[in-house]
Amino acid sequence: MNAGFSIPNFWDGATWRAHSCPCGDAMPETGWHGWVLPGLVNAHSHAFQRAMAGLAEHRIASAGDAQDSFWSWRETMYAFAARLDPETLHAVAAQAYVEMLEAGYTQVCEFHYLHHAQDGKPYAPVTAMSAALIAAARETGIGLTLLPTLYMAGGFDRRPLAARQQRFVHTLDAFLDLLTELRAQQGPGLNVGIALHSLRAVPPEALAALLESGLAARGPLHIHIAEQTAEIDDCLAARGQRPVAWLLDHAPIDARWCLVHATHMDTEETARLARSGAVVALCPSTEANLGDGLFALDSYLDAGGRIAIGSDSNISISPVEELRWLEYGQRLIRRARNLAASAQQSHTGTRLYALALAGGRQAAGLDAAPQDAALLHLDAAHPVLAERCPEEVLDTWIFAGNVPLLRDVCVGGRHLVRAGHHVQREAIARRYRQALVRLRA
Ligand code: NGQ
Ligand code: ZN
Repeated sequence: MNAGFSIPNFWDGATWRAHSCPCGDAMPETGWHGWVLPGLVNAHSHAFQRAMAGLAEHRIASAGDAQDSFWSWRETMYAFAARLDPETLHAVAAQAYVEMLEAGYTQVCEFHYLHHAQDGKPYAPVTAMSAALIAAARETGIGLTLLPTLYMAGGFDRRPLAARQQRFVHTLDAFLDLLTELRAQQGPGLNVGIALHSLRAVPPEALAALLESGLAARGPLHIHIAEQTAEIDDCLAARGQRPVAWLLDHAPIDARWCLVHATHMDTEETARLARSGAVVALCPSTEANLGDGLFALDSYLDAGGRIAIGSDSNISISPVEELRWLEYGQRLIRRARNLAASAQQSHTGTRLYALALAGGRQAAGLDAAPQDAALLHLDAAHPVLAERCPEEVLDTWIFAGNVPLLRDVCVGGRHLVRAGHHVQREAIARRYRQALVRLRA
């Protein structure tokens, strides 16, 4: 396993008190009587979509039409995206990041493609929307891996972009300029990688030119891939190969890369990708919500594949739910249990956590060992955690933790969540509600 995390890195309250938290706030008087573990990475988020969570859960296809689908959801999402500006994006992202921290994500990979103004013209400065995300991360204290996203085409057939996609588009040169500007802002709490929206949206020659540009020498490099069967069909028709196979043959896929979803792979693609050293970002709550399909988890893990988890559309913000449904999807389809467990780690929750931690850190461009003081403190006094040994704590949190067991979160020396609440929860929620008034007007 590629994990920099194992049970000894997971401390009980007594051991924890022997460590000092960089925030200097170990609260010895009340005692962090509980379990302390490294914070998780949310490897895939579109923060703005948090504000439309729940607004696409009604049927829009009329009788006789095709059913509601990923593609009809996308129309609803585009209509919502069309309304955002830097100010509302900042308010929505900050709310999403507060919820992420309260749920146990201490770092987020933001797959950011909503670059331009409503009319498709660049903002002045061109980084205005990126700056809104950076400000939201700084304000809330979550670590940010910003992934400015290249989006150039409307499909494999290079159909022109729809009016609603004009906010996403760059020429390669303009994109490289944006990337250069954002990279100059990197520092503690901000890492800047690259995303390619999808094989649909980035023509082969642009992919090749980007990879040759030098700016891609350093990762992380993320791409949406093989999420819907229509993409498999279109890729086969246009390029004669399935998407993951095509990517493996046309780009040097290695540990810099994070393939988001990779839902639909054949056995050869699964084995090749597992060997590549890349991470797959799995987003089970969104993949279920959008009707994507189920990832072949056990064969991929058996082949040594690396995984991370992501909240993607932010229909749900909960690493516990992502990890639980990652396993439950497999149980339902295989009619068996503990499918993510292994010979070395028989505890399913513990193994899932360790995998998601190591893969998430890789996808976020962080060092393997979680030494950066992004820590979670679980409430050992809660009855749900009574009489649990360390391995059982994670199994219990992931499979039985529907109540808030997370009490404290510290990131980079800031004590951000206390007694389950982010320190700025109220102010950020108030501004979010005001933004929603404008977004839904
Ligand atoms: C996105 N989301 O970019 O937000 C996409 C939908 C697309 C997911 N794939 C748009 N979950 O794929 O074209
Ligand atoms: Zn996505």
